[in-house]
Amino acid sequence: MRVKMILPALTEATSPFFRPIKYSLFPPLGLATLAGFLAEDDDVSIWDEHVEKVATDDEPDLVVIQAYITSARRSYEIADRYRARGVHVALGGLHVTSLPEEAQAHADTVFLGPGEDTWPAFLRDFRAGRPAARYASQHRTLLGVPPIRRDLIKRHKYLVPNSIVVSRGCPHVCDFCYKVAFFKGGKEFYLQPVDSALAEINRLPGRHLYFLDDHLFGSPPFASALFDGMRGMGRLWQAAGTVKAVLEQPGLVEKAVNAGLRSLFIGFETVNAANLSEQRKFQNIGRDYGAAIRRLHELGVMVNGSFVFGMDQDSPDVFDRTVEWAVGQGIETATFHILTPYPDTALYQRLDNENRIVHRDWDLYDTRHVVFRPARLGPAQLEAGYWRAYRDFYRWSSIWRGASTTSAPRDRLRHISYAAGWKKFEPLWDVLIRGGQVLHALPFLEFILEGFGRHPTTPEPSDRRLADREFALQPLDGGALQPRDVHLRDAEPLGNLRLG
Ligand code: B12
Ligand code: SF4
Repeated sequence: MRVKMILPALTEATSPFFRPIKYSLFPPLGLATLAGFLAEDDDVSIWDEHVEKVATDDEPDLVVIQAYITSARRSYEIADRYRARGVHVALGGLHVTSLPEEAQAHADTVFLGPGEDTWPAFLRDFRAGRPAARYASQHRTLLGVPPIRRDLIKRHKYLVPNSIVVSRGCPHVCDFCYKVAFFKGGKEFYLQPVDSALAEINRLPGRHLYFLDDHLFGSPPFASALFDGMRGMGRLWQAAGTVKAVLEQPGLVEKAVNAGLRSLFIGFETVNAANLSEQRKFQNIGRDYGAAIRRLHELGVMVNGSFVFGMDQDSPDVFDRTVEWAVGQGIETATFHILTPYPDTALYQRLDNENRIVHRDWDLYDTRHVVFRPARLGPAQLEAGYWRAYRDFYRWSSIWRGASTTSAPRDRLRHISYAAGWKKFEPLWDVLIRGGQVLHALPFLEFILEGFGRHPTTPEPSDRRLADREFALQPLDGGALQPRDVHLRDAEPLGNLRLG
């Protein structure tokens, strides 16, 4: 069977005027995961429109398309083209799950939720000549999932080809997040057995890893076992964590650091506490953000802080206050977003009920445009403030001031190199990407992450209290550990917008 898998790009990613480094970071893991379920003699290819042109004039037996909200329009366009020639089109992913009726008009089969259960079921039906029009995921497990088909990924086209996901979902329920909508009808947070996660890591060449998990620390027993297993592997890695995980899980961050953690994405979201309860981001309330940052810096971990503008308590001073705070804390990189109500989220429902959604042009639901009526800001003011926040945070003077919060010369240099490397050398990134050479920049990233030399091992306090006190453990089917209750009130991640 000839199967063509496509990750369509949002319009701007294909524009010659938009810096493409952000879109050349991570390969399409979702499709490579699904490809693992195909048979050895199937002829399968994966196409990522963010990094290559995708021809649509061929006639495979099956076309598989993954749609995010920002690429929904393009996904439908490609789907329509293939269907016009009689090719069976399967559409899945986050946006399809949020709006299945909309997607159904452009597909022979739509998939709701994660694909590990529905996709093999569909393949059986398709091969038998009776595919259904819709499959909804219910049975959620990562046990027995075949290895990701990394051989189908064009590694040289990405700066970070070793992205990896060892869990799905998150234990929290923030109003604005895609999570509840995507995982409804089944488990909302589940883990790969530790052994198979370690085996997956072992299969990856080189040193650098980027964990795309929404909340790598979401199950402390799992994270602890994973970090123990990774110790001594010589890896350098980045991930998403939470203020609470940093402050309140004894020994866990030290374990992560000794296993190679060098930069952590943290969803601070807002410096305005009243916003947190409005967005049900309870896990951040009352936490000392500054203490979390200091602790990470002491351990040699850089911080990528994520902030959202436009919540109902935000007034015109929010931009300057946020940037000032972030720079003053010595945060190395920051990601800013305009609050965006993804369909089928609680936030969308609330704004829709209040008649505050102004349009449904999904192309513009990219966290850079205002698509609703903000409470205390004008839409133009919100967009202008968002762009100004980026400019102000990444000014040379801010980078220097942020770096000066540390006294160690090597940490200062690392701060400057990392922040500047990300935002100040866009023409250089363009040249590397267009020349298909972006992977050659990876050793520099590793060198900076490593702090230009070896990193000392950090003492780990005993973490027995952690397991005893907060989490009763039960063996997962495969022998790994899993929290009994997925609604843990522990740390926060932002399962989302890593690099702006
Ligand atoms: C890595 C990542 C990126 C990377 C690369 C994306 C890539 N190559 O896939 C980069 C940096 C480019 C990126 C950019 C953006 N991203 Co992004 N990103 C992610 C992140 C963190 C991980 C994605 C991932 O690899 N997951 C792991 C794999 C295994 O899961 P998966 O891809 O979802 O695939 C599974 C299922 O979806 C399903 N499935 C998917 N397709 C299909 C098809 C079929 C037929 C079937 C059966 C099943 C199926 O099965 C797969 C296996 O379970 C997610 C958060 C998240 N947890 O998903 C956000 C996320 C996808 N991003 C998001 C957004 C908004 C953006 C940006 C607009 C951000 C911005 N401000 O610029 C841009 C533009 C994205 C675009 N191209 O349109 C949102 C999407 C919201 C939505 N409703 O669509 C998310 C969910 C973050 C969030 N919480 O808001 N992103
Ligand atoms: S903590 Fe992050 S991933 Fe979890 S629900 Fe909230 S925003 Fe989503």
